[in-house]
Amino acid sequence: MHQDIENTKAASRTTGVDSEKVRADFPILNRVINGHRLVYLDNAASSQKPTAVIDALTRYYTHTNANIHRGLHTLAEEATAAYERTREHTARFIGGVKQSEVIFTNGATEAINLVAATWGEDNVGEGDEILITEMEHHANLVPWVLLAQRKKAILRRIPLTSDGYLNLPEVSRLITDRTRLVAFTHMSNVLGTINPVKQLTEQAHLAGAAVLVDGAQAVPHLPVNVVDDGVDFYAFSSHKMLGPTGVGVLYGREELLEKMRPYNTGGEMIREVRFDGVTFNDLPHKFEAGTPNIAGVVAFDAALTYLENLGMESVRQHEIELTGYALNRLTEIPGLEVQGPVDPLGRGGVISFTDPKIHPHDISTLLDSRGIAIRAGHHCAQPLMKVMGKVATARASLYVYNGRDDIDALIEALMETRRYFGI
Ligand code: 7TS
Repeated sequence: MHQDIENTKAASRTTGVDSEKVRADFPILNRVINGHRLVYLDNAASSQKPTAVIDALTRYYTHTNANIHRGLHTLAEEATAAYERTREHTARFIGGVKQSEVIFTNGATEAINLVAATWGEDNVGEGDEILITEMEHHANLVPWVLLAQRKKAILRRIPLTSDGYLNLPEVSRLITDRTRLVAFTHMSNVLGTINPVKQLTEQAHLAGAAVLVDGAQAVPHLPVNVVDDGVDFYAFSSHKMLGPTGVGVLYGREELLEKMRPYNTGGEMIREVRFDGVTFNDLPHKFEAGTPNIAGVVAFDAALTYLENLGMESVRQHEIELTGYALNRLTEIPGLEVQGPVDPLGRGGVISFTDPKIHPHDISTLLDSRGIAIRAGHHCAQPLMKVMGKVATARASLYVYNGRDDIDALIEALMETRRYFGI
């Protein structure tokens, strides 16, 4: 028995993170789903929350709740200080940017839409070009498709190689003197591919184009330094990195943000309002109209602290090891096709796969009957599915509380699924 416990522990530990220990901080992972221990492998959609984050939300509503930036009473001042502390923490977390460069939104999607509706509206004109990639999530695709339509601009895309990387030699041909923006994902939510942000940014800047990076899948899993990478805009979501839903971040270089028109208008984003005109507030408040998700932002601070305590280098190391283990074990299943790079160093722990004989939705449903949560579908990346020649994939995505035992449970259940279908 003792030996068994020791084996389980060893099975969940990598040199990066002791996932067994981490698991104890996530109460939801004690749930039993359909008679089985919950094995949560849908982290690319949304991560689970540690007690520290859940407690921070409760504490905020129990002790502090008030509106921010306007009250002169104690609660309002405490709430404002807590909200602004998270801004300061976020600024440090992504490489030490200015607090004025961190704008809270309701998610990565809104952060990207903000840039399209403000910077995009004023800087992209007829005949200009926007360069994206074939591996974009709809959040970093639809705003540019629509902007291009509105402006009669041209949307170009960086193609993929057969092994799931961006075809980088093509980039120098695709960036032209008409390119106004290069917008790409830091990590693919389907293939797991990690893109070379610094290299692409340098190429874009040489041609005078701005750069927006969709970091929704990267910030939760890798050390990210937007200053070092030199990007102009960087978007991500709290809920994929242990924090609450309804909170996102847009980092923007101050010089650009200063020149941009506001996105939403109303309270908080103004300095002076007259019946015949308006002057806008300073950054970052110019972009935060109305009452934001104060509780969510305040509790996001606890998520940042949790990840910092683990160490983002360790989080990355854990996922390299666990992804390598998962990719290896998936080869045991006959006929299974795994998408994306085979080298764990070139990718994150988002693993899409298809079985030629079983629909991804059936795989997902049967895995759920064994307590295993994955996602099946097009993962909000329909153009990528077309490039891949698939209608849908099954996708297991890893995080800090996943261990080898979770991968073993996945493999065993996939074997069982094949037996169920008589394959
Ligand atoms: N960008 C990428 C790369 C994403 O993976 C997602 C969400 C978003 C943007 C949008 O983030 P949101 O927080 O604004 O919704 N991705 C997924 C997914 O892969 N499965 O569910 C949501």
